[in-house]
Amino acid sequence: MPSNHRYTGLIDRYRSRLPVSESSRAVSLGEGNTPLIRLQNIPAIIQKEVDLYVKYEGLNPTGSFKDRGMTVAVTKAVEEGSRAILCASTGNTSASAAAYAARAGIKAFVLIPDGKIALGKLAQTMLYGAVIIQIKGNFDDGMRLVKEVAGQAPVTIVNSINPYRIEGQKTAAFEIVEELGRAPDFHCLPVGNAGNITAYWKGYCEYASQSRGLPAITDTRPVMAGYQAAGAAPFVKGEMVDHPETVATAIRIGHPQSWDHAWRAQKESGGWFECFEDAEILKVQKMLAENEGIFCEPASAASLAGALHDLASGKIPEGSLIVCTLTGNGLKDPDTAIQQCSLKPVTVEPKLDAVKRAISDRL
Ligand code: AN7
Repeated sequence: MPSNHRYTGLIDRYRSRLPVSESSRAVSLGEGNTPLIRLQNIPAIIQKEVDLYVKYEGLNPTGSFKDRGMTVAVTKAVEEGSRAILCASTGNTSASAAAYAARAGIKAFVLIPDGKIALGKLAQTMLYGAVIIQIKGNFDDGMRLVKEVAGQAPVTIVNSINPYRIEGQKTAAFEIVEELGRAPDFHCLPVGNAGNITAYWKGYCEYASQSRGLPAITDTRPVMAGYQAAGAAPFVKGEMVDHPETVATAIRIGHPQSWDHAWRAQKESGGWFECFEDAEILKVQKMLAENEGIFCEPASAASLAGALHDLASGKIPEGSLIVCTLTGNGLKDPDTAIQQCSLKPVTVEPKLDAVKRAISDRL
């Protein structure tokens, strides 16, 4: 690498706030610095005066927020001499682990639930060259096995129980505060293992404590609202769920790994957990695509579904500044997207009049 190489990703940007040294060579793919997009049409549709933003994490290098944690976790794994990483995953972690392992020249082993990960995630993980072990069980079975096997094999776990993952993911909160010049009033997130809500809360708290006394950035922190799918909602039920089910396969998780941390974020921020039926989540995914041109995967839409629901009920008051994290790109799960669309492609002969008719019939 040339010594004058340019800024690449979030380790270069936030090195002093991450557990890496000046000399750590970042394993990076240019992650972070994702767009914070203000919704223009949906507030009018719901007839609410709000500042509603989405943090579009689907534009990270492998299409999800996992890359923020993975750049730090893999950088540290390589620094500590590890030759292989291991994770259980509902899809996005496996894609990210596979990519960063490829970048670092080490091996990735991933355990995924057989037949229950979205096609785009499987395609990525395969092409990046990870060893894929399909478990005849769900994510929670895979996670239990990862913990058991890690004690007996020379591999580094890169699930969010690896604290470096949380460290990397907290940088999304830094970016939001820097861009808005303040913390939002409410931050809405989909919750699976609850690593991300843990990471955002850590990021906001660190930012608040570091910026005290400085102008421009206030030391307020947002209320954290976590949203789950009704069939996989341990935080709403208040107990683990043994057979989680949801079309939002990314958050098809019944035994969250960051259970205590997430409850602390909820309590300290004055936040809450809620859940929605799959149909509601998919409706909001489509609404966002059709009205704002933003394509997220189903799990990600849970954050916006939550914000809209809580605005309607008044739990989130009008006039609030709200950020919803869109955790993954819609391209991850083409099957679910296509299934939802009643407007199918029109097939015509390759003739001018046929195309003209197809247009005029539908104007
Ligand atoms: C798109 O990839 O757990 O609450 O193994 O892919 O931090 O678990 C994915 C989780 C939300 C939930 N949105 O985040 C995995 C995995 C998307 C996700 C979550 C995931 P956490």
